[in-house]
Amino acid sequence: MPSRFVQRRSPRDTSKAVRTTATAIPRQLDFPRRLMNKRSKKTATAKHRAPHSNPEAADLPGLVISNYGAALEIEDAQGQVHRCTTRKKAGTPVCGDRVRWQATGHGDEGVVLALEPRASLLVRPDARGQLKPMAANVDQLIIVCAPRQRGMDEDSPAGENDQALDAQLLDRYLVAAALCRIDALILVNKADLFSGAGRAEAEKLADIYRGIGYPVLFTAAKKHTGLPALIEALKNKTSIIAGQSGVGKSSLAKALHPEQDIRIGAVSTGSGAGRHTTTTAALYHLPSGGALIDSPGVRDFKLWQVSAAELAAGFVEFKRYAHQCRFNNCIHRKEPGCAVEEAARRHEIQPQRLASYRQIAAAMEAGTKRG
Ligand SMILES: Nc1nc2c(ncn2[C@@H]2O[C@H](COP(=O)(O)OP(=O)(O)OP(=O)(O)O)[C@@H](O)[C@H]2O)c(=O)[nH]1
Ligand SMILES: [Mg+2]
Ligand SMILES: [Zn+2]
Repeated sequence: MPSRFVQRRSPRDTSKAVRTTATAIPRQLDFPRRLMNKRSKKTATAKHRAPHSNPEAADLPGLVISNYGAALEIEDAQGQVHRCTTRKKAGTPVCGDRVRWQATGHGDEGVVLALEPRASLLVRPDARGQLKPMAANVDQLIIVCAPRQRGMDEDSPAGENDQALDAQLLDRYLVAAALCRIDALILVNKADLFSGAGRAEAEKLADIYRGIGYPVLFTAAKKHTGLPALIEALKNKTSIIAGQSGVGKSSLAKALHPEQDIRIGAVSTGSGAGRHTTTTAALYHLPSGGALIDSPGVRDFKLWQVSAAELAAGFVEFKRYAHQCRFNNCIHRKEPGCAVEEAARRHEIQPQRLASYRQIAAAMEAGTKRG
């Protein structure tokens, strides 16, 4: 940890903290930067050309519109799609990456030679906790959630006890977006499945997140309702839709782009959880403007290991109060004189957000001790 971040003062010292506000999130971008720079420093010049590339062929700009392991689909400047392999030196291109590529002369096949610098990179940990790039150059993360379904009949209304939103899962996604410096939008899909009480509950939660500054939209992809506001929110940017399997991410993509061949799954497991219909991220240019990346669903979204300070920085509404905490390295867990806790007591910060932060922090700490 950088020394500037542990200017611990004694509990008896009540003088004002000397803060270095610019370092409030010191290592915040460490991991994406590392991955963001994990690309070929070499440009696609003849000198660095891969052995199988064609020295006669021109290097062309391209956009990765899907990646399945090493197999990429690259869209050229004319909108034509080429199936490409990647030269090792080009790093790991993912959906949304800008690349230099070359035709191999076999049909519409090609080879990616180099990765252009990334403006942003969304990452997620794999099963072993290793950070994997998910999508590049994304402006906005659309976190999709839906009322949980019970049993086989997905058209039956959700019961009164069905949680509209898993708020803590939402918080983990919001932290991930903040750490990757990507805007976030919360989308509650399958709004047609709400019972009256469930809808009221969801609206209440939506207001909490709107109060923090996150846009929250309600849609029913299957019924094509709530789409105009989403279309508006997608214009002129690249967005990625993420969320648990079966919440309707692909259905949303399909509703926004009916011409496109997008696979939609059926929720038929007893748990009501989806079955991972989408297996690889894919980028679609929307007729209404903007690009949308459909991503494979997850069973559970876990954050990667970050420091408590980084985690706290992902709870953006804490920031206003954090500099008033008695200790300038306060992590708002149980320190005396914690201004974040006081704000939560006054309901200026939603107590459930502080509780959520503390639970995630505790889980992370337990993970560190174990591992
Ligand atoms: N009732 C209702 N069902 C929906 C809605 N949107 C999607 N569904 C259904 O939910 C199921 C899963 O939809 P998908 O779009 O494949 O879900 P997904 O999030 O892409 O799932 P993965 O690709 O596995 O991550 C399908 O049976 C859809 O018809 C909706 O607004 N209302
Ligand atoms: Mg899908
Ligand atoms: Zn504090």
